[in-house]
Amino acid sequence: THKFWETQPVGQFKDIGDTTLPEGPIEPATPLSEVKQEPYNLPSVYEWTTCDMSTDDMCSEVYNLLKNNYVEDDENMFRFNYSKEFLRWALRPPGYYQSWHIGVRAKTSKKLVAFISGVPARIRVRDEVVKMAEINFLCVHKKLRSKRLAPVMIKEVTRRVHLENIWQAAYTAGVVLPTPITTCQYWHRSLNPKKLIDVGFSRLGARMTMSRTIKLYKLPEAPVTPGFRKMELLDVPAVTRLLRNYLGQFGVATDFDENDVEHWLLPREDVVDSYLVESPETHDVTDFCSFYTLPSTILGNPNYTTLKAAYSYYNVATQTSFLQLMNDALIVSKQKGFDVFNALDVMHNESFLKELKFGPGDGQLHYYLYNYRLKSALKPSELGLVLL
Ligand code: NHW
Ligand code: EN5
Repeated sequence: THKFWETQPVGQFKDIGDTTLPEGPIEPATPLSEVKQEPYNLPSVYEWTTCDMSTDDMCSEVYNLLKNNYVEDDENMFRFNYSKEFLRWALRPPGYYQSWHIGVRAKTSKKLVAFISGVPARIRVRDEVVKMAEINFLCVHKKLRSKRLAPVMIKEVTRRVHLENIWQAAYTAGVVLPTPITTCQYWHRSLNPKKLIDVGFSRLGARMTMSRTIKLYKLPEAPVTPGFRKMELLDVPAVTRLLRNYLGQFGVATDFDENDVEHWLLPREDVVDSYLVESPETHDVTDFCSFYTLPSTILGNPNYTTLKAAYSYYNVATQTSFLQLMNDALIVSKQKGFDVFNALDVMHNESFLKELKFGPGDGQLHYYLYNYRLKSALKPSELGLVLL
């Protein structure tokens, strides 16, 4: 039933619960000379293209493919609309490889019809830091679905990752594949309940009026924590220390160094926002929160075209309560014009979701590792990794 995935070095459903299998790589690395030197064959009407995301033209081509063909919710009401600036940020972190930004074109029209990407990352699994590729933005044009293009694209990105002597990968998906290391729930906090209801993102609760609903989700005008401010370049060392110390407790987590923190967490307008608490007394950085900007296109609504969503990224609370810290994140995201604040039940997020009036969504997110077996699945709260 998974003709492709059954052939790949991933945990298989039949092996769940088999405690005799060791934790770690499923197959060993091979000498680079044994990695296939030529690209995999595509159906003859298509050709591979490597996407130079530093050019506006290429960025626009990828943007438009995803804008029209990427992930939708299960009722096809919303589609992710990652911005060009976001894609550039997501695909060009420290040490990125252009060869991992892979497009497929129709030979005659030269139209971009499919895409897959990887970026390098260090991910710690238990006590081991493993060099991996984070695979994202797999997309095949709607008119070319179910032709088994995705397996060829996955094999090609795998080959190009191997050529850089990297043998593991991490990825997430809304669909169940062999086999999740954990399954997370999406939670949503209404910031603009009237619009969310109007566009069908949420519903008026039982025995609720619109005005009671608006009041329920009202937030203060400004953050309440003394010393709460935007992160700046000078904060990179302190934020890195805070984050590394926090992420150390999770079974699987990102291993961020200062370069990574500068790239992934320094604020970029309409891409990523980060705030911290600087103690007014000691000037220590004691708490941190961040979220990224990912709007969705609202499909077929006459009054609205875009849903502005903030997605919780990495958060650390040591002196401020998690509740107050994340309430301040909600306040600044409301001030910035977001309609909804989304979060997964990863890390310690469960500690604030219900009290801050998040509700569970209809979507789940499954996390996967390629060529790395875990002895058993994790709880979402044991995961310290957020992919875009
Ligand atoms: S998840 C978002 C994926 N994209 C979308 O959902 C966009 C809308 N959908 C599409 O564009 C984030 C197509 O439906 C896609 C499939 C392209 C999804 N992951 O070509 P066929 C990511 O980007 C398997 C993995 O006929 P299609 C993460 C499916 O199970 N596999 O289908 C990406 C089946 O295999 P099976 C997926 O609908 C991680 C086969 O594809 C999948 O025309 C990639 C069918 O192919 C998914 N999301 O195209 C893996 N969706 O064995 C990275 C379907 O069941 C692995 N499939 O027969 C690591 C690589 C690097 C290793 C380095 C060492
Ligand atoms: C990751 N890099 O299904 C790529 N989103 O709940 C792959 N639902 O927005 C990710 N269906 O529940 C793929 N509103 C997985 C995600 C795909 C997108 C997706 C879900 C996540 C979502 C919304 C809208 C549903 C519309 C109809 C939803 C309810 C909100 C409500 C607010 C008030 C309190 C209760 C909940």
